[in-house]
Amino acid sequence: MSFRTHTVTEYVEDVSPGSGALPPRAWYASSDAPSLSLNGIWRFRPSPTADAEDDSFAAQGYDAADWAQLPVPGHWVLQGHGSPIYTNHLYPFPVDPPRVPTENPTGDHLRVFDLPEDWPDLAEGGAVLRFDGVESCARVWLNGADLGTFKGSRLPHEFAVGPLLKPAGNVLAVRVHQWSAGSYLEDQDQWWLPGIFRDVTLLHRPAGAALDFFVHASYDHRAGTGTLRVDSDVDGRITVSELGIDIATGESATVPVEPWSAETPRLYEGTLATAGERVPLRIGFRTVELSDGLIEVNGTPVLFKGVNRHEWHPEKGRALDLATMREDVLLMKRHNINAVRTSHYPPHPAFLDLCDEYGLWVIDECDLETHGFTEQGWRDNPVDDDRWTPALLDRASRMVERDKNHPSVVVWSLGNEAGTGRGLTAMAEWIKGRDSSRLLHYEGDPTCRDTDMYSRMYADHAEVERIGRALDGGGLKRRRLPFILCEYAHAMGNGPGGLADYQRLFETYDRLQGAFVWEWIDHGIAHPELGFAYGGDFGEELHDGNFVCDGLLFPDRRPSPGLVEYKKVIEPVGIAGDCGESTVRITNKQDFAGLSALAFSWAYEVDGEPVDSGDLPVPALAPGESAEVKLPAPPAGAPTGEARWTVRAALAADTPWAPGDHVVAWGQVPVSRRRVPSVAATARPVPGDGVISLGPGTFDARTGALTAVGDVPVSALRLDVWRATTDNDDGAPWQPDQRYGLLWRKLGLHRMRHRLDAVETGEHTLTVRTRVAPAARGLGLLTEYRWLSDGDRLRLTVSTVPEGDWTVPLPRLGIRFALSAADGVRWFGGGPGEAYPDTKAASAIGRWRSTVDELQTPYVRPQENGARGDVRWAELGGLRVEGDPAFWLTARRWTTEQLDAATHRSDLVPGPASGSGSAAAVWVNLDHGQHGIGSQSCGPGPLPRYRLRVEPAEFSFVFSTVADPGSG
Ligand code: IPT
Repeated sequence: MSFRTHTVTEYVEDVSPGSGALPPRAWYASSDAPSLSLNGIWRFRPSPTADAEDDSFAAQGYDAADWAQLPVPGHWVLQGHGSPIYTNHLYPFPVDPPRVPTENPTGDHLRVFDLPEDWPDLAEGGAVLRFDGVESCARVWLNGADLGTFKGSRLPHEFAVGPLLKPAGNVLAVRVHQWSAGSYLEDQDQWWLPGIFRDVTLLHRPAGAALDFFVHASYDHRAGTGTLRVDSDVDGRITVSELGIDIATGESATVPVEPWSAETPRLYEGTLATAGERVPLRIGFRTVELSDGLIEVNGTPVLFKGVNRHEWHPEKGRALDLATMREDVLLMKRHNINAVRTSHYPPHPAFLDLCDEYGLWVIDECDLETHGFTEQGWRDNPVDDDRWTPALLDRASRMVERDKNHPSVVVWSLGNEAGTGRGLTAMAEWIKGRDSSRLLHYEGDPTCRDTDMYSRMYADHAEVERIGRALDGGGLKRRRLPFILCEYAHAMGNGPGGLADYQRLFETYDRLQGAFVWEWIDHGIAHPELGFAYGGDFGEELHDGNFVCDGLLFPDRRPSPGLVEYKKVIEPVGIAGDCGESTVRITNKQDFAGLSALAFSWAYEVDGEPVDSGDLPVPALAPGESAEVKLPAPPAGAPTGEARWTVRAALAADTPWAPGDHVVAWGQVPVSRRRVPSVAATARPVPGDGVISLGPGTFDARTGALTAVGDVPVSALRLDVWRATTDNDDGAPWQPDQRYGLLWRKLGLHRMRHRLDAVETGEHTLTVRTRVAPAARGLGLLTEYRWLSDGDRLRLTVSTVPEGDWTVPLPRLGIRFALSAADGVRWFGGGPGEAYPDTKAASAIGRWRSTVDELQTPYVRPQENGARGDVRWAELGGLRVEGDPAFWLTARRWTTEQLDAATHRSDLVPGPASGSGSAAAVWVNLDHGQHGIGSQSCGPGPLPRYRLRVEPAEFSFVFSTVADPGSG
């Protein structure tokens, strides 16, 4: 005999979206109908399975005094109950849809509330209880009445509760299950975080209240007019006083308007007045079309300079407050970003209000991903199984109905990484039928059956260029579509590299309409011991490590160098010129706006020091236009040296997103080239007691090792080729290309041995010959250090000649040494931030100062970081170094080996240099070359021109002593 236990929790594993909820509708805040936020401290009882407890807690009078207290919104696993799990695409439970594990963490939530004194008479109208987001499945009771169940974590669900309400002592009970059939549809690459993580609100619905309405506000760019029509479930009037509009719902009015765009987010305040309430409208007039194979808004093709935004806060997970959402929008605007893909679910609705207001193009993506089915060749994929289609349609409609009145939303996306199937087509058809005014996106179907654009992820530069030239394959339908990269430039750890090279392609080929960096923010979790935690730090049996930290922002929203680079690469104004020219080429790279919001200025700098500056008059340029703008005559009496113009475009006045001097774009035009340092070989090597002196240099007579420059002790100076591999060096397991991080380590480049062949003194030189090579291999680098001096300065020339069969590039090529102390750092060269060969667009040539600590970029998983490029000279720890040619400068309080071994920031502790006997030491790398960064943690590696090829090389540094600049 066999039996199956039938429990009251069957809804958990039911493929249906739930039961009892109201049909979806637009999300809005009434002007006059009151609402009551039920956010706050709730009572909470966790249990290990869906049915461990009975549901008697939902009854009135239940005593929950011994339950825990829990802030709502939140995720209980970040609030002291259980722990989070991170997987990229693997389901953290057996794949047997729609079944979920018996171990199904379940949280009973209880909240007792009174209605405010001024709450309308309960007999008048009704009330709706709204949940804006609950992961992943909930059952709801009010005052003991079973309201229903729902799934669809990042979508709103409303229940009619009017007749159930009492003036006081209302008992709201919510049972939330971590796993449900819905989890199969929510396999996004992120932490699994159960809980009521968005607002819970009680909304009064007066008699005659508005229900659902759809604002249609189009723009005719030929006529310069906007047409407004608001379709409403409940009849009423629409007024827009600024436009003199006063029409009935369902009627349309056409009037001259200023259109809405991400660059010019013009909103008109309006009102929908029904018999029972007034609803504020924010209307943006714009028309989105596919025209001649291009995405056009208001008759103009647009270029997306986008990011993929997951909702993230290092303490609160996906429970974001308004201030955090605003911070995201402000940071995007200040970094020239004009588009957001809401990967991979509709965001908190307030975020879209901000996008309307500040101006961002939005691809609103449905809460759908079934990526884990790829592990079984997509067998049983819910999007190709009709039983799941109602759930898919429910998700599509909840997104579209909620967000349809946002001008910022220009594209609907079906979801992410869900393979292909009839369910997706059903969603697409439903969306098109409901809203023909927007375009449709889905990346997972290469035939583009249901979509208005060809979209890809992580395609390399060469393929993107082929697509730009329409030389890609694909069916006829796809060939005629515009192209976007919905994900590219994987911003994991140090990187992404190659952004400028992509942007050049996007700006060259019309068909390429832009791209969205993966991704906006690292999902690190604030952790008392580790700094920020990532996958595996909570003992997960299955996890994907720090693949969850791949954003342009650190978890605490500090911009990483990748964001600074992106800002430069996507500048709305191009500023460029060739060495020695008297003009600078200014290009308006915007799609809609002129340059009137910007003020241009010039600065004339010699050896990085500003000599003079002034305003630069720039003619009005329409989008796409450029002009050669005359620069002033170089200031009379300027010192000689390496001169350049720096031209900046700053906001002419305060905007809602940045103050009036915020620099949006800049460019440098060299005037004269740098003179490289020359040192006359006049000093002679002088042997002493176990030492050799040469000018200010002191060397160990036996080993030839430098021990001091003047009175500055220097130790362990030698050739260095190793860097603590970046996430992009290491690459991802599925990468078809060479993963150099692994190959380098296999070769042993992290454990090079230095064989001393000779220490030779000549009349004016000290020469040390070595061979640098890893154990077990026949290859190596013959390395010669040649020293000379003019008595004050000491010049080192390093030459390397590769021997043997090198099949990989080098991580870096330069020297490293230790100083017993250093704090402040000054340099003339690229700055102020980090740069590598394919991430140095944002590095401006100038005079910079910093400290050793501030030179570090705190990647969540420590790795190579902090190099400054094109350095002519640098001063630190009492030493001055000039490069011939310019070099890469890195200084840190730990060795590369320590950095390489660290897994979290907290592993990095300043340590003494071996044998230095001093408490703290600073390790300095002066590099002739660095290997590029690329994006291979998910995408392509560095372009061939950024690889550090193994070939004979020679480079010099001139050392002298200088007053220590102290602490910056
Ligand atoms: C792609 C996903 O769409 C995204 O969610 C994220 O996981 C990203 O990769 C990597 O961080 S999936 C693609 C690599 C197959």
